[in-house]
Amino acid sequence: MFGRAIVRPPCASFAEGLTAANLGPPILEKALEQHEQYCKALERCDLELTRLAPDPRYPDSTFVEDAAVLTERCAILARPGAVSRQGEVASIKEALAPFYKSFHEIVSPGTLDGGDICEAGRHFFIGISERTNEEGARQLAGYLAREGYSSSCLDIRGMKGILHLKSGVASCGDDRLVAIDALAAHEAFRGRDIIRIEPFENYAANCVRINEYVLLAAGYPALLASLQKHGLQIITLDMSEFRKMDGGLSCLSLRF
Ligand code: CIR
Repeated sequence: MFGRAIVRPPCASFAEGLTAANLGPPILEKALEQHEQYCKALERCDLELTRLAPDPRYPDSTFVEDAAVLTERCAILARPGAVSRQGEVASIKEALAPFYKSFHEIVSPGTLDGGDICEAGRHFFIGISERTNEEGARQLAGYLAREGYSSSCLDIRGMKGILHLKSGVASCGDDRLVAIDALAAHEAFRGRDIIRIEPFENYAANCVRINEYVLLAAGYPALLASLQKHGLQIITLDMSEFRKMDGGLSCLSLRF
């Protein structure tokens, strides 16, 4: 069960963030409204929110998930693979300080984005991507092992259309994963129950299980129907403005 989340609304420089989406510039007002709906959904999932102030020094800072990896026992501060994002970590550390006694830290030459880490119970899947390098993955795996968690790595470099591992796979509880075709048959997922995403719905893979609910991007009826078939309660959210900046639902919060 999760009890809390950290969020940060998009800032005035949001449109200057990194993106390869080619969907045009985001409309800040609309992004703020979508973010507010997202916060309301988290509250409906029974999470108490720490709402950080927008930080225009870091255009991508609304994507708080990338700055840390959280477990029940410890927080691991990430070291984002994009240099323009590395300064985001300091304020996330501060925001987590009241809630965690034990901190670890990914250090140079390791890089790691939280979006590459998919937690599934006591196991963590670690994506090696353009942002998370092998050294970052090695450091994370070591910290996790020390805290009693297992992990495995998947190389997603060269997989078209996914920035982070969690752009293509999500855990929705009970050993069940949602995954795009390119990842569904990966040996790291052997033995798991996989809900496959229709290729035209790939963006919806970045859904988030929170307590009794799954947050899902609006506009993906096939995945909505299969999640409902598995008895999951769904909250759909309009993500259009975050998608323009390569962001998804999981990136907008750190849940713990
Ligand atoms: C970036 O490229 O870093 C941001 N524009 C998007 C980050 C999305 N984060 C995530 O998927 N965890």
